[in-house]
Amino acid sequence: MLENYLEINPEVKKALEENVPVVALESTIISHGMPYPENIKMAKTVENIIRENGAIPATIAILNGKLKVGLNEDELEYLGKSDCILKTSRRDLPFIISKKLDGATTVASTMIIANLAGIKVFATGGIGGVHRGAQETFDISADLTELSKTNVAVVCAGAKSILDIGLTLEYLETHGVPVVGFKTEEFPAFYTRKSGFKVDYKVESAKELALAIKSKWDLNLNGGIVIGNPIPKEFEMDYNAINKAIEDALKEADEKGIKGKETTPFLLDKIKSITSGKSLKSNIQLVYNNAKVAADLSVELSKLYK
Ligand code: PSU
Ligand code: MN
Repeated sequence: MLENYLEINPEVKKALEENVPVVALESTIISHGMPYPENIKMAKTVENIIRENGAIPATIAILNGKLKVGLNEDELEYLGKSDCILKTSRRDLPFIISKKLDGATTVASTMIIANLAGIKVFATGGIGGVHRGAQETFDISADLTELSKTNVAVVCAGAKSILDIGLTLEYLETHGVPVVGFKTEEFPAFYTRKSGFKVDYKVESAKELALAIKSKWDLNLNGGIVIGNPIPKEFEMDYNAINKAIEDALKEADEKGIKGKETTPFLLDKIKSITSGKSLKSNIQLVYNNAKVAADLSVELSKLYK
């Protein structure tokens, strides 16, 4: 039955059958998180980085209602250029599929599709979370509930301070999702290495991480794991400048009445303009940095699952 929905490209399929490490990548970051043409350049480079580090990349998206695992160049170009690609989270999947539409997958839906395909590791930029003011708006990303039930490890650069990082970590704790710092004790805040919040566990290597993940899943402690990998120092943004930009972007979103799934793309675009493109440069570099750690992790996990 799954074959009616899932289209895994031959290279990824073969890798999965032969226990060759595979890393999943999301597509909302391409269609809604970065402008053209930087988005396509980023998408291709990130795939190369994963290959250089011993794993096969599998960018995930929905094209013509099919769940695609592994895209070719034309498909990547299309996702980056077209403005008819719908941002697709868990609740959107049934309709994007049955109406044969094109969808860019968020962290939540990428995890779902990666898991259906048998991919255990996923690299992205930042996860969604509890938005500031969620006490009133209830705006909590479906990424967090997905992390509580779907067995995929997500390597990210933390959560942006467009979110309430403290509440995001509390929510993850309630749902039993481990939050790990990769060579750091502090949960990173995407554009900056520090957020002011501690992680639950610090790991020093991909091997140490793989051992913890395997024990979690061996014991049927279902759900994902968040690996916070800080942006490299040389690409980090100035703490005060980025937080001022975020405050201004949040104020404008509020004045314009931006809500729901539009919120994150709107804020990212505003922050980019306010920082004259500096935030985009940092965003791209932190994704590259996550791809490397995710590839190393998938290599270590594939040894344990032999
Ligand atoms: N953070 C970014 N860039 C992004 C996103 C988050 O820096 O593109 C995207 C991811 O796909 C994430 C989604 O899963 O936004 C969360 O959206 P929402 O808050 O609507 O669930
Ligand atoms: Mn939301």
